[in-house]
Amino acid sequence: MKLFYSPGACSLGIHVILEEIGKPFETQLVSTRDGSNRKPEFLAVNPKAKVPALQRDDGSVLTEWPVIAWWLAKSNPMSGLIPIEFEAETRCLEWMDYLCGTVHPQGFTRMFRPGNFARDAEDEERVKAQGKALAEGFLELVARQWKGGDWLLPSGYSVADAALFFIEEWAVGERARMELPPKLKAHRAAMRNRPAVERALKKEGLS
Ligand SMILES: N[C@@H](CCC(=O)N[C@@H](CS)C(=O)NCC(=O)O)C(=O)O
Repeated sequence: MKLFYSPGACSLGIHVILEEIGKPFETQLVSTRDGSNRKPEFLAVNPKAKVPALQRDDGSVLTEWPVIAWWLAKSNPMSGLIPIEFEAETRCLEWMDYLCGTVHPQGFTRMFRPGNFARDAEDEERVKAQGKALAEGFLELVARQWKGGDWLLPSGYSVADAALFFIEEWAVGERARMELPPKLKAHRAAMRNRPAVERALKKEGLS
């Protein structure tokens, strides 16, 4: 299995999940900062030009964060990374979809890639501010809707926590400089205490 990742990108969450599972896997750096994701070598792997992409042992490639996470968790049931009970699994998918399908692309992508949304260069500051305001609202919602204890789901640690983690890292990072709601601040600290998270951060040069 091989994970195509860019340091600190949303692929960090999938990296965490692979470390949690603990089976051997390879990593292939594809920097989105220098545009390596748009080179023909990577487009041959993922024509969408996005990380994460996961090449499985049969050579086939999975894309889309929630799907990769779901597939990894379901194909490694002993790792306990997704609830077994149907309603709890549904809620896990619901959170992953919100984090990866709303919080990431509508909030943080506006801050990190304003050019994708702005009318022209002058409009970029407005787009960044809009992204930050949206992201703050999204994270407040996560905190308000929190039903778990230390982890996002009441059923315990799951792949949804890895999705929240990469968002939290972005929120406190240089490019966003946001204050996390207390619940998420505690969650980020708990995540950073997990050996699998420490390993993933170290391997990506982020710890
Ligand atoms: N819908 C995709 C989005 C993945 C995505 O946007 N990845 C970003 C990194 S966080 C990326 O590869 N960006 C490169 C680009 O847009 O040029 C998913 O959920 O996996």
